[in-house]
Amino acid sequence: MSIVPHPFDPLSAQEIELAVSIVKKAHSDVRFHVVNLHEPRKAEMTAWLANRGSRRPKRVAEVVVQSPTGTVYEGLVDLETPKLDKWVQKDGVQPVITPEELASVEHGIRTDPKVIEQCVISGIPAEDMHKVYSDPWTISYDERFGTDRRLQQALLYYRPDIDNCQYQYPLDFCPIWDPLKEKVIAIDIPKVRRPVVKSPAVDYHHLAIQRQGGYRTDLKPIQITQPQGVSFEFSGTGREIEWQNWKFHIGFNYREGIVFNNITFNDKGTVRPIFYRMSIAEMVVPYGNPEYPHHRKHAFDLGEYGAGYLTNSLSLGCDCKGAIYYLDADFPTLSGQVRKVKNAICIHEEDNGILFKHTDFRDGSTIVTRARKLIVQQIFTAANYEYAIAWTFHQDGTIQPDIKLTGILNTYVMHEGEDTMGYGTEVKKGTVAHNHQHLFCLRINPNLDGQNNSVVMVDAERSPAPVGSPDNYYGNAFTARRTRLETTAQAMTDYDGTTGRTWDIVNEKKINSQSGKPVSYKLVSREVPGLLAKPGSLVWKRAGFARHTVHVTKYRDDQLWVAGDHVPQTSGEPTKGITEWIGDGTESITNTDIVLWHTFGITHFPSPEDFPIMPAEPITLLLRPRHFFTCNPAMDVPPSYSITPSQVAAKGKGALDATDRISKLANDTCGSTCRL
Ligand SMILES: *[C@@H]1O[C@H](CO)[C@@H](O)[C@H](O)[C@H]1NC(C)=O
Ligand SMILES: *[C@@H]1O[C@H](CO)[C@@H](O)[C@H](O)[C@H]1NC(C)=O
Ligand SMILES: *[C@@H]1O[C@H](CO)[C@@H](O)[C@H](O)[C@H]1NC(C)=O
Ligand SMILES: [Cu+2]
Repeated sequence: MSIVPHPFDPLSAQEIELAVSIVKKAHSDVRFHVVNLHEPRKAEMTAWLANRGSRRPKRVAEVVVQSPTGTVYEGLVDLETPKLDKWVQKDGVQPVITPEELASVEHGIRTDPKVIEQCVISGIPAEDMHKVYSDPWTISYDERFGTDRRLQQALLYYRPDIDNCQYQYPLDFCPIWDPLKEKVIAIDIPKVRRPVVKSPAVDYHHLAIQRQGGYRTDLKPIQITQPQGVSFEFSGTGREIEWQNWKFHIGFNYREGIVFNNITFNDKGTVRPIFYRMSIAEMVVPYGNPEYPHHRKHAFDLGEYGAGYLTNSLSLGCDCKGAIYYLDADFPTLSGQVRKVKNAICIHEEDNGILFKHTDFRDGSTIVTRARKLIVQQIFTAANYEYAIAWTFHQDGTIQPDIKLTGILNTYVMHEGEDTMGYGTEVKKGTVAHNHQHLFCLRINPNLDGQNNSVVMVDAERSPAPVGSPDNYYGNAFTARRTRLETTAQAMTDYDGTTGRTWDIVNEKKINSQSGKPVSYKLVSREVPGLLAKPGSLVWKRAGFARHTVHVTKYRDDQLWVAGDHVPQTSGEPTKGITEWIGDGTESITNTDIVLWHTFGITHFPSPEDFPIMPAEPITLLLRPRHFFTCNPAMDVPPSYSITPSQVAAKGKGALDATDRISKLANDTCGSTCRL
């Protein structure tokens, strides 16, 4: 008996196969770029939830295919009938680049006579072509070719030894690849040539480290054990997880990777909805070197390749400790087979230091409670970079998207005595890594105690009353200035570190009984560089979401893809995605179903420490309950140690022996036994 999927579940392998077979009946020769869950329409979902006896939202697959001649079609396959419900030709767009297209470039490059000729000019013997590697990149947008012809750019490297980190030997020219014809159609060759650098290798793999003197020997083991297993539980179809009052559904798709639906918190018996849907919707990595053709380096890793398609199988190393649970992912291949990524998502708990502590200085009576966190993680590799996306849930109602950037810098070759002009850093003699940004876009469709929410921007502000005036006699007064964002235009707001700017998602109809303030979740995000590409630039036009820290739009089914439905080779004219949805900016976004889009990230000026492999750089942000609970919601987490003043008085000084306390804390197996 097959399990009836939850409406939010990703398409199963069988559903993908069914969708493919329905499409193939009518269109046998197409290549499958997308076969993905067409998410349940919210109105249908809500109606079904309100009355489980009513019609369950249909399982529908959305399909994007390309014909051998390059025509793109979008379709919807009703998986229940089953039948093709919608089939439309889309002109002037290119579908997402698939892993197979990425993999096909290298072979084609190595056998192309013109590429071989350029390799020889770069100083690579023609018989060494098997040592030339290609990182296949989106071409971004190249005005010579436009959008109609499907293309990629091949960033080339040399690996004298197969185990070398190739990024230390970049080549100076760039072939343009047509994945449909499977051939090189042009080569961009710089005016000033830069031969391949023949410097001694700096490598990071274990054989190289052993050659360089070996590994550190002073690390003693740390054991992390969960003798009684994990504290979370799955229910339903196996994708709904419950942990420490949290409950949510974990989805996954080719584009965003992990998607959360229906995040709720059980507040002393009342299940309170928090977010209807949450994901990273897009990211862009614009590079800052103006020299042609480096301006084309600004990959949209989600919209152009897909964080799901690029995701690692964590069976090959997730490096989490303790008891780990995994979820797999199924994707279509270009020919319509199913590709399973085993262990695409890993789920585990970690100790998280102190949750809260207080000691009364008078008598030493103390409470200290350790925190635990739940991590739902995926790691994806976008050519040279890896992104570890760890969605972290805390016991106090906080959600913390925690992202680590690691992997390898994208590099380029320098010529003898070349000045980088400030646009990059010589990370190894002769190898430059260009300045760039990593800008992510978090998408939240909130549901704070109900669907109708608003967003308020909060700035810490000095009282305007002058020093010496009756309202601010001593000049120390300050308050939180609250600006309610009324329209989509007004909601285009930017970070301001000087006022500690945050944004509250609020339900104005639900008031906290203690503070008298509306219930809210606060977005606290402090790594928010502005987009450095100028207004009017190609990146600025294509990545409308990156122009501001926060955008708010009214919820609409199908407004998921913030940089447009089909991102490869867009010119940004006309602008797609959020800029299009916002239009003239007059739509009201108060007390209604809204989506908050938050762009955050880092500006990366590389340095030698980032090379040849980068120690992980963390980026973090918080979604914190504010006026949502009536008091600290985590006080019922069992403490490691708690002794009250009356217990101290009864036991006398001996109860407070310091070493005793320390050993008890160190003994973290907390149950009632370790409390006094
Ligand atoms: C969310 O989950 C709760 C159970 O935890 C359920 O009652 C509710 O209907 C779900 N809502 C949505 C929107 O899926
Ligand atoms: C939400 O607000 C809309 C108006 O934007 C209103 O029609 C609807 O009834 C409200 N829903 C709830 C659950 O309050
Ligand atoms: C830790 O706990 C174990 C079992 O409860 C106990 O046997 C041991 O003595 C404790 N160790 C310390 C240092 O308190
Ligand atoms: Cu970087």
